[in-house]
Amino acid sequence: MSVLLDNQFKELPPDKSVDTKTFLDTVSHLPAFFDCLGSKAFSAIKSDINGNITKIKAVYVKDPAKYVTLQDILEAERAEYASEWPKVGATLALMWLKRGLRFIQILLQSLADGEKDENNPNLIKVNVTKAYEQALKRYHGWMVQRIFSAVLFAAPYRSNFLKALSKGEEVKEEECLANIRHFLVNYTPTVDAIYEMYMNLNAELDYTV
Ligand code: CIS
Repeated sequence: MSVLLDNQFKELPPDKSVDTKTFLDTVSHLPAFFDCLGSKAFSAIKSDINGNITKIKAVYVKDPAKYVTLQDILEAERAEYASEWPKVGATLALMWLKRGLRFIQILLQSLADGEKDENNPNLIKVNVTKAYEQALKRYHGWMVQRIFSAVLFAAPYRSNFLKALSKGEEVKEEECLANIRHFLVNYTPTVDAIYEMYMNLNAELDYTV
């Protein structure tokens, strides 16, 4: 079985609203995956993502009936924080979490599309770099960009990465790629819907860290 298929995202309703509880239940499984990657280099990333999820959850559990969808949270915080918003609360946490989710989406899509460095087919550097450039780089100052370059050296081999996604089992590459494609069917629209929500609510910020 695959880690991805164990934690699949649900199909979105026609209005593309994202149910907060379902979303949190699904993304909560993500951080544990970093432990399978075999390098301590990922622990800062894991804890950043964990922090985002914890922050959104903390808001949700205060009043689940009020925060049924992610948009309910953003709208309530916009009213609550006024001029501080959107650089505050769960709105800020989800703003960053969605970038990490976009990174993962582009990385998995690139692997599923068979993009590789023909001279080093067992490296995922090209896939990781593509994901980084499209999802995160513009939000990182030079220091964090340098940290990324260092973390890139700890990136697992393609075969080990696919094995980790298959919970350590030896699975045929084609089967693993099919699982990735299956996972992306609901994952990609969910990430897209969150991006669209930030755009519609004018909640996106482009400062760098
Ligand atoms: C002098 C020596 C100094 C050494 C210092 C070492 C420190 C290590 C720091 C590592 C950086 C780790 C990445 C974290 C970056 C965060 O700064 C950044 C912004 O965070 C946000 C918080 O989330 O900042 C906000 C304030 O402005 C808030 O605090 C917010 O938290 S809140 O609101 O909840 O309180 N965050 C990011 O940029 C998001 C990074 C997401 C990365 C997702 C990566 C998924 C990886 C999937 C693994 C697949 C294997 C791939 C192989 C290689 C992966 C490369 C990973 C690239 C990530 C780049 C990170 C540099």
